Amino acid sequence: MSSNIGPEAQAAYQKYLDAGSIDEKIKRLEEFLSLIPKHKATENIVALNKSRLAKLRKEQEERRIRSRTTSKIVSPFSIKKEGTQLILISDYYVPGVGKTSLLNYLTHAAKDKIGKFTAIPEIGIYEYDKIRFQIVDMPSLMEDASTGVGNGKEILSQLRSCDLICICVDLSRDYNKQMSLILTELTRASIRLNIEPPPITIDKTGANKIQVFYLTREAKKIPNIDELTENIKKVVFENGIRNAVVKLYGKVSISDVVDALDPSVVYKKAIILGTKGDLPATEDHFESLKEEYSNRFKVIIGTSTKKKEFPDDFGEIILALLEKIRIYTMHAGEVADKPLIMDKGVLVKDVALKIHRSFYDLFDYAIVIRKGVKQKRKRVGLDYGLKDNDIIEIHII
Ligand SMILES: Nc1nc2c(ncn2[C@@H]2O[C@H](COP(=O)(O)OP(=O)(O)O)[C@@H](O)[C@H]2O)c(=O)[nH]1
Ligand SMILES: [Mg+2]
Repeated sequence: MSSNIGPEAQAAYQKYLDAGSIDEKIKRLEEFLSLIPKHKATENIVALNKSRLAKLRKEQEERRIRSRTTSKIVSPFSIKKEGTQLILISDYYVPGVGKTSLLNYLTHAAKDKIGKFTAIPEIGIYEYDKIRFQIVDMPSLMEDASTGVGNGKEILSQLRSCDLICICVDLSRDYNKQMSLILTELTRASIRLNIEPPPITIDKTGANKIQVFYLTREAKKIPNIDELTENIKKVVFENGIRNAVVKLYGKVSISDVVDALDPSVVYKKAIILGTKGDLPATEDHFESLKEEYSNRFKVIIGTSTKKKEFPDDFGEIILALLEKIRIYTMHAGEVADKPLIMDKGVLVKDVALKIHRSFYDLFDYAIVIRKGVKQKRKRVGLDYGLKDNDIIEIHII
């Protein structure tokens, strides 16, 4: 063990080594990691042990699943996704941050739950331009939610499958405290916000060795490549992988490799909704909040449900952030009322497959109507790229 880490951390490490159960090991390793000073000289030790921790957590989760009885009871936290799903979260505080007020403002649901503590999620549908967004108002996250406090595990696990996390922050209180609690719990639950997955692939191979390749100019420029290669090999080995090809396609750090090895890591888009913008001093707080977090959050919105201050084009903001477009299908000249919500850059074939496999299998041609200065009507094939608000009629043979 390196001498860079101090006696307290060394003692904690010994306790980790002595720990008997998985739960105990996880606790001790977390303790150890929290005691290591974070700087360049300890970066590799931290990465290696985070990787161990991820493996232990995976094992713990697998055991939990195995030991679960086959009861048919559906958890109230398990929410069936309907369309694009937005989840409102906040820290726990009395009085509340204003999540339920926002839910009610947007969807008219749960009016009687405003100002009350709710232990289970509330759900509503926000309609914008005939698009339905499902809004889930989650119970607040308590400190140590990621370890299970206050149904934290159930709440955080729902966040893993949503389309957008809306972090609600009470602008009349210390926003840094709220942000830091939420960001800490999300990080611990392996939820990464507003970043792309690191440009790494790790494939198991037949050869009995771990090989690391730097495949782009950017990857080749990483400083101390030899050291990084050695550390990648250690971390991969630590995950129980003995034979693998690791390919790097860009600038990558050792902690990115740890994330890439951890199947529980998810990458989510998130926005910040400041609440209670009508209360004193909230304007100043909102300006500072924006200043501090705008590099990590593209969308930060100040609101007041009391004064009905909320962007009218919230749906538009979400679609743009999630890089989604509207496609209207047409049948016998009649345009559908509700659009399909598709990823930016979709092709005609994606729409055909989305409607029904047979539209793809039996595809003949499609008519696309694009509104603009001059309306264009075009006959196109499967590989034609579609744009927001396009109307499409698929003809089959
Ligand atoms: N002044 C002000 N109070 C608000 C606003 N939104 C919510 N509140 C109040 O804050 C308290 C908590 O609201 P609630 O929506 O239940 O918060 P939750 O616990 O996060 O769901 C209630 O007393 C609300 O009336 C707002 O925009 N302005
Ligand atoms: Mg509430």
